[in-house]
Amino acid sequence: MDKRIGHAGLASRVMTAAQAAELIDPGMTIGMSGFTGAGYPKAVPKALADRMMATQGHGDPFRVRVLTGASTAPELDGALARADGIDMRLPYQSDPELRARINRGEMDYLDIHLSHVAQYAWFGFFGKLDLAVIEATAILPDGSLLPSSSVGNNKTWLDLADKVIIEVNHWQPLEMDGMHDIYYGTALPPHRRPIPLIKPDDRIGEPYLRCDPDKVIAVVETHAPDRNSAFAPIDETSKRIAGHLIEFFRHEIAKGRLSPQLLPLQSGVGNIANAVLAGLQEGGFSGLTAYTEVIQDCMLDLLANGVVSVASATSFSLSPVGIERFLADIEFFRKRIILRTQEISNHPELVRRLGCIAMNGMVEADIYGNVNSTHVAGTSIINGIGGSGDFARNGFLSCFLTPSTAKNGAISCLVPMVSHVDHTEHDVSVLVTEQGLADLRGLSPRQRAKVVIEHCAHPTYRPLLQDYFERALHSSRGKHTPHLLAEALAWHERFLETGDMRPK
Ligand code: 0RQ
Repeated sequence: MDKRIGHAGLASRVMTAAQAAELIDPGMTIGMSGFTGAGYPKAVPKALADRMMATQGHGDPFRVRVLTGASTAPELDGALARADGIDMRLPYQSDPELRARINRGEMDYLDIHLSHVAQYAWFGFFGKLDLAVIEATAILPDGSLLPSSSVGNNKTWLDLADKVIIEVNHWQPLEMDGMHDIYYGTALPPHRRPIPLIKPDDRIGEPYLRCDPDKVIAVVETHAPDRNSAFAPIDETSKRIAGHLIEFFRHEIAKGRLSPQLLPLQSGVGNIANAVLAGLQEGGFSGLTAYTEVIQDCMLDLLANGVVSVASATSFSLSPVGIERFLADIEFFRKRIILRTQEISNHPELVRRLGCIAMNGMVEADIYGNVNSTHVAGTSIINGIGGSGDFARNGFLSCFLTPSTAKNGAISCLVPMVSHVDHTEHDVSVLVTEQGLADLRGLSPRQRAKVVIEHCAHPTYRPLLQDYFERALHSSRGKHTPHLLAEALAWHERFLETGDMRPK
């Protein structure tokens, strides 16, 4: 292995993952690195899970509380969930095993805004942080860390934790040196000062994470890739969604409400977000900027051909092909990508001031524009709110995207009333499906219902929504947001009973 541990004292603390896991006690609260499958520790959580299973075999429960940046990977969330080793997990997750346990009520999950996590930890809202387990690309001679492919909450975990375990991952390219911008100017109220970031490419911090060597109890060396999930090929539905949104941007430019460079783009996770970015590429745009959370494959293309000049984020989320692309041209990308802490990448005040255009996926929206990003039928979580709320409430435009139906048409993603609310009608300006785009700005609830039904609903469900709305207009006691309360969630109930929202 190449020499990546420049600090002599820390070089003497190198051990195996199993030895490091022996230093972790049941009941600990642990802050781990990791954001959308990048930069998470790859060896210690797995070794901890093995240890948990061994002790549980003897009848001793061994669980810890796990705080991260966002979603991680099977080696972390999956392994610990399988070992029944997580007492409480926050924030965003996307692991199937973890999701199943959460939805069976076997563990607690706190789904909170990504921008809130670091400050809540500083406020003491999560109790004491016992340990940080952080992946780094290298340890520098002064003990500071060259971050890896995500920054997330690593600064906060390193600052707050009593003890630290560092995984030095030799797979992470040393050439990332200079891409990170770690801001150390945050403070607690009432001593906070304005954050001096004016443009998406401003650098306001330091390239390395500070780390007190005296707190480091173990260093583990790994050589393992990030999760690097492949993207599905962009399908026709996603293309049509992207097309409607891009046509809307052109309309806004023509109206003089947006410049040809738009405003800093934020795009969420998943294939539709990727399709929208691809659509921008074909749309003849140039000189755009991104102030977002994750760098996906399509963002590399946009940077490479100058459609986007600079992208600020907190993490990568690349496919294996995307990784190769990034590594092949890392010198180029290093000058154009900045990775920040997630309290800065998702900071509500910065999102508001920069005027971000927020584009996020959703599970369902209702006719009045309330959006559910997280739950199936009101009770089962899918992933979590992630950063969508940070950007949706504060963005210049807040766009939510989804196919009009799910599960081969058995579910309408436009419903009379959402079964769970993540983004209220006040935070949503644009809804887009493959059917069309509903511009909700400046409309009252009744006006919104008309455009949502007309522009976004699938033809199968459009008359059903129209019928509900008309009967609600007639019979609802209050006429501001007309509803038939006994019937508002009947579509979800029908789906749970028959597997289909369509009436027989
Ligand atoms: O389930 O895979 O079992 O078929 O939900 O749906 O259409 O594949 O869409 O991958 O874009 O995810 C909202 C989950 C959309 C995502 C969500 C089912 C559907 C499928 C996924 P299957 P698709 P996507 C930045 C911003 C919150 C966090 C966020 C998300 C599965 O965008 O997690 O925005 N957002 N973060 O079949 C029941 C419905 C459904 C439904 C879809 N109405 N009812 N199931 N599905 N609609 C990033 C971060 O913050 C880190």
